[in-house]
Amino acid sequence: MKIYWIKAQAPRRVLALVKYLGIDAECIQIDAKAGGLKTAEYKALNPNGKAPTLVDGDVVLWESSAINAYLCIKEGSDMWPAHNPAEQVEVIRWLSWNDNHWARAVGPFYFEFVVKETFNLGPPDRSELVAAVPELKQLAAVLDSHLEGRDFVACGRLTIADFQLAAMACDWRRSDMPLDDFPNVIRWLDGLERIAAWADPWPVDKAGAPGASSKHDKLSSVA
Ligand SMILES: N[C@@H](CCC(=O)N[C@@H](CS)C(=O)NCC(=O)O)C(=O)O
Repeated sequence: MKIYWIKAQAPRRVLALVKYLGIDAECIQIDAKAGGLKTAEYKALNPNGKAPTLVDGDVVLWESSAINAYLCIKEGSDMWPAHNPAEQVEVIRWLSWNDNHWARAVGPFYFEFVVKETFNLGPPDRSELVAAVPELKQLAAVLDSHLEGRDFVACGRLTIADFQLAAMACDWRRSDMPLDDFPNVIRWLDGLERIAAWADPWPVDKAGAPGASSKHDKLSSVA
């Protein structure tokens, strides 16, 4: 099994799951700055020219949530509740809420502070974020209220929905996201950081250098 990745939030969801479940996958880092996502060879796998992409025999899959569901089914993990339709509906609700609302609200903050630094796009421009504050606060209130008395967003346990929703929000302190008034969101995000595979999902090559193409080490989870 091969997983193509770059150091960014969507691949992070998949790499964290790979590490958490101890999946034996070849994780291949693409050099996005050198145009590696836009080559004909890569776009034959993922016509969007984005990461992550999974190749498992004849299966070629893109979209992190679909890849994560696939990996859970293959590994027999209930982080995607393959055998429980009611729980599937619950997880899909949060995946959908993330992709349609939450990710769009946290995205501008993540872009200004994390993406710009990663890709050398210049310093963050806080003026770009002023208009984004009300929507983020409105959605954070929804999530905060849902997380009252809960440690995870769905099914009373860690699921792929947590990795989906936390992928950008985990950088909230670094990104100036106005989440201070949402203690349940902060508690949930801090709780995820105590999962080793989530806190550091990035593959390491045999020489110990981060980011090189590598056979992923099997790692135990702490949750
Ligand atoms: N919805 C997709 C998002 C894929 C995506 O946008 N990946 C970004 C990194 S987070 C990417 O490859 N960006 C590089 C580019 O667009 O050139 C998923 O969940 O997999």
